[in-house]
Amino acid sequence: MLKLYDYWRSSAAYRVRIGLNLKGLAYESIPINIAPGKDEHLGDGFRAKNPQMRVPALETEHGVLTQSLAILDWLDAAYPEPQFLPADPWAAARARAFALTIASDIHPLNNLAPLAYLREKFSADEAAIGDWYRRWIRVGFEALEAQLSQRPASAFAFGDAPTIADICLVPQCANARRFKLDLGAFRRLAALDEHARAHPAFIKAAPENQKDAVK
Ligand SMILES: N[C@@H](CCC(=O)N[C@@H](CS)C(=O)NCC(=O)O)C(=O)O
Repeated sequence: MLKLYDYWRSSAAYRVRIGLNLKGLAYESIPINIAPGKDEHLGDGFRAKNPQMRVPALETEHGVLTQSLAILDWLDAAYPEPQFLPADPWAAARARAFALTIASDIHPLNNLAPLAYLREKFSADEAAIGDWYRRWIRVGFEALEAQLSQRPASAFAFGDAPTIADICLVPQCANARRFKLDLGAFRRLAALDEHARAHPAFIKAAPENQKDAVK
């Protein structure tokens, strides 16, 4: 069975949980507590699985695969239904661009390691950290909202079915809510997020529904 090295609050792991659920795949979630002070991802056991010491990592019959978008690509190739990209090549490229705005531009700036570095090297207090965190989501979401406004509204970001865009958007919106970013300015994004969160695959993947969730 597939094993997902996971953490309930990790938005990158959340993407993979959604993907696994959309494909209808059974998997074992192995929680790795990456919370500051717990730092299970830095231990030798997990480092042997993922030398990058980050979640998610998916253990498969072929070995361990890291990087949420690579994992989603592999799932799409290995388990073709339903596809995470629209069939039309142009729409597929745009869905990928949407996902990359989140996964490559927003998320890395707000990860635990850079935030820890801001605290340690630049004496950033929690107010400054919150400001930093919200800033990079806001900048990325402004671009995505502007791109969406050029297209007719749809139930999911690229049509009637979830794609990689929704898979990345919903976890990023969860981060935004956690850090008290007002999503009111992002009407289209907020509507997409709300719609996708009602889908069973997204409900099952939600942070609060994970076995390691701290409530
Ligand atoms: N680009 C990676 C990002 C993975 C990642 O950074 N995961 C975070 C949790 S969301 C993590 O493990 N952070 C640990 C750290 O920053 O030390 C992916 O998409 O899988």
